[in-house]
Amino acid sequence: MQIYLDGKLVPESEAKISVFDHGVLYGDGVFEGIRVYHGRIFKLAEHLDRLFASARAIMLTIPLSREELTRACRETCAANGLRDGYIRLVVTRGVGYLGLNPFKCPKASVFIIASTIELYPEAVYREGLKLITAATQRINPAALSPSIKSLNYLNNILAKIEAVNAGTVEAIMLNSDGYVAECTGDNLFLVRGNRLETPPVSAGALNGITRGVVMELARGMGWAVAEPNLTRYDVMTADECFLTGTAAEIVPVVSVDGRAIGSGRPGAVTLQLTDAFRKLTQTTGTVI
Ligand code: PXG
Repeated sequence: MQIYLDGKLVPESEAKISVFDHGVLYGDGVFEGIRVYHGRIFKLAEHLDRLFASARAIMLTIPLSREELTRACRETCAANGLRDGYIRLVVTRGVGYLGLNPFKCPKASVFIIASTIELYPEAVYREGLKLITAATQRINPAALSPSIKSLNYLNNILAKIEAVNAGTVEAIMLNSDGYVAECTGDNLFLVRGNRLETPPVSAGALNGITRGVVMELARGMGWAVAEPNLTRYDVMTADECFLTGTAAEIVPVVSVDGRAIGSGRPGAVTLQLTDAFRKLTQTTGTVI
């Protein structure tokens, strides 16, 4: 596998970063996970928007322009013959000293992996996912904005551990006010009548790219879309529930904390949106 690292494509065995990189020492950096479908990079512009916004929020200067990053992503895919898969684009603070000060790191490091990602098993799309509610709260925006897609995922990893220990793979995370924020690596949607509901970014939801696509598709299909604060009660009483994410796409949820949601089967609206989403992934994107 060829990896893009600071301006060059290098073999995987040579793709190494320093132990003094603050990305390693402090989780000081930002990243994006991007899908490639049919030889096209899906929603690359939106991912770059979010990457640059995350970087700006932590005063990290990305040493490449949007055009250069676009070219680097395409070249990395091409070098690996990747036509369907996953791009991990990472910008770390770069090499510095022991000590937090990010301003002592002269140059950010950029690497790009174009590979495959572990997806949910096919059965999950047919039969639906069982969720739990994690005891670990989504990090408080007053401490660290959940909108920053940073290299520090420990908050989500602690909730993921709870999910796996409970025999499942995803968990709902509530914010410190008790409202639903999102899951550990996916956004959450509810269907109620002919309305889609998803937590607002202000409740601690990542501004998910898939979330945005689904909201747009749903509006185009004639459904109302709203972003109210949602409680566990709202989840328990919804007609349907599903998750969205770059890796997950759209995954039906059939139970939460052992309670069936709606009919306890993947819902009709969820399946219709999944169809529309898959069509879109096959027909749009930045050509490699
Ligand atoms: N919330 C969180 C906390 C995420 O990390 C999403 C929601 C969904 O956003 P997108 O933009 O993907 O629709 C994410 C995205 C991985 C992996 O390696 C994680 C994500 C995406 C792709 C891969 O676990 N999380």
